[in-house]
Amino acid sequence: MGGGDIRESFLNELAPVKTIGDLEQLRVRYLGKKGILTAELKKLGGLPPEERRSAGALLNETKIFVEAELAARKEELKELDLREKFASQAIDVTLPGKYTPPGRTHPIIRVMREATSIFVAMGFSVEEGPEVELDYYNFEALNIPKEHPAREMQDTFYVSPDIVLRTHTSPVQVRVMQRKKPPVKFIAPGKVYRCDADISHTPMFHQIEGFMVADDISFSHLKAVLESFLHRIFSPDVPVRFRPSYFPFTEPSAEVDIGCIFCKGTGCRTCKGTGWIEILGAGMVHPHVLQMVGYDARIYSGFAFGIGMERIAMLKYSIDDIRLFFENDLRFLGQF
Ligand code: 2NM
Repeated sequence: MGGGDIRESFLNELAPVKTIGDLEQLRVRYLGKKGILTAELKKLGGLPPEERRSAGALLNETKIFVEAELAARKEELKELDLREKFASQAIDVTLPGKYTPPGRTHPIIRVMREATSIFVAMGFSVEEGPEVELDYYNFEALNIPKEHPAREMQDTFYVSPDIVLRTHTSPVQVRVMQRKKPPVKFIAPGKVYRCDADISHTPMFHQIEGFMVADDISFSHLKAVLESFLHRIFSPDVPVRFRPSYFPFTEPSAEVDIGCIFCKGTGCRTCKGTGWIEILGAGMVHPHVLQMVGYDARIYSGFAFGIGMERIAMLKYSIDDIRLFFENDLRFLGQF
């Protein structure tokens, strides 16, 4: 085959080449060790000298031509490849983004923060403690010995015979008293646990307990603090009343009611016709509780109280089933 024929057949084969892979095959077919051009170049040695010169020049020219064509097509194909890649991987930055709704504060946490800030404004500091608690701090140090009937009042989750999920935040008070001398004045907000579940009870709920011990703290201080709190969290004109009650850790003890905020005291379903709603428990810290942590009960006295946050939230937002707070239905939670 002469140089001109090779050039023509090469161009014919080059025309349909669409990929770098095919192009490489074509290169091998012409320029490889056993390629068409290589074979022709090898044959030159067998030609008579006068023909060798011109045939050699033509073949070399053809070789340079083929190499140049291959290189040019390789660049074209690379460019084409890149353009295809850009097209298939293109990102349309003008498309609308995916909407991620913002999170919001859970109604219980909102009420807890609001209540906390009311007490902080009255000069209470904030203390915390463990939710998995020693039986000693949850019961024993609070004047509730083993076999005391009060232990049956609270359905306790036991982790082991000596360790419980705290049934109230009162163990925080004991821990703080062990650490600090009077005067002390703080609240203990947090999660508490009782084995109980119906429309007004969940196994976990939130509580704020308040605690103040100094010399000469009386029941009137307790009344002032709680009346102020209830007037701020509900309304300045809501009636408040104290009824005698019993807790092992306080003496005297009281339950505190507010005038029903739904019927204004005339009697309805929520207040069971009484016109009053029980809202919290309180009392003067039992001298035995003070003595257990080494406070001198002849010098010091104080009050304590406990408030359930779910109950406050249910009344504030007119919610009749406590379980709504824990179902995480966004249609419910989105309303606060
Ligand atoms: C309540 C009701 C009455 C209370 C008592 C104490 C402590 F540590 F002083 F003994 N802390 N909290 C208390 C008193 C809690 O919750 C309904």
